[in-house]
Amino acid sequence: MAFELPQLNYAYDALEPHIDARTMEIHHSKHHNGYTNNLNAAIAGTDLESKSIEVILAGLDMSNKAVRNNGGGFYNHSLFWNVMSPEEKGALSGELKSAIISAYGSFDDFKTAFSKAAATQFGSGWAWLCVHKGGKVEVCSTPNQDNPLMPGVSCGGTPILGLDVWEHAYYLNYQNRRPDYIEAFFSVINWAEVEKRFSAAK
Ligand code: MN3
Repeated sequence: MAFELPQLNYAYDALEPHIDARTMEIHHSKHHNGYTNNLNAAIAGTDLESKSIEVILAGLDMSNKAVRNNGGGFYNHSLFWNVMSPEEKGALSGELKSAIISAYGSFDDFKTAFSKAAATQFGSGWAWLCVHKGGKVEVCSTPNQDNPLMPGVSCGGTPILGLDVWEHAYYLNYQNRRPDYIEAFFSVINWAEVEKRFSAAK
């Protein structure tokens, strides 16, 4: 069964002014669609065809560049769209808030750590908030389309929040100002969704 490009839960212009409609449209309909099609081509006729994307990534042969890049790209963007929302999705609360404060001291210190991971990822990649079994959370970053589900990659654990820092994610609106884009991302985080993912994975 082939993977399908997921639909967004909101319109391309819904995240403006933080993320512009043109960037969203190209990012979803061109970039994410490309990863999806290339992933399907890479697994066609192999035993990976019948597996979930999580199982494919967790058992990945890291030398398989086609599945690594396109499977990562498919999964990472699917998560990315879902952890953003145009509506106010509540402040961070509950057990996730406690876990973040336990790991980083305060929300502001977590935000600083996450922003630094995103800003200092050299070239293309992602910043992540991950949860380990037992509920400990950790910030890290990965190059290209790698992600923490893959064997031996970065902090491990289950990613529950991810930020795409490839230039295609922000260049039209922010040009080289990646830190401004990172700051804007914090205005559109869907904390209700992140908490849901935290509860499911901890
Ligand atoms: Mn991208």
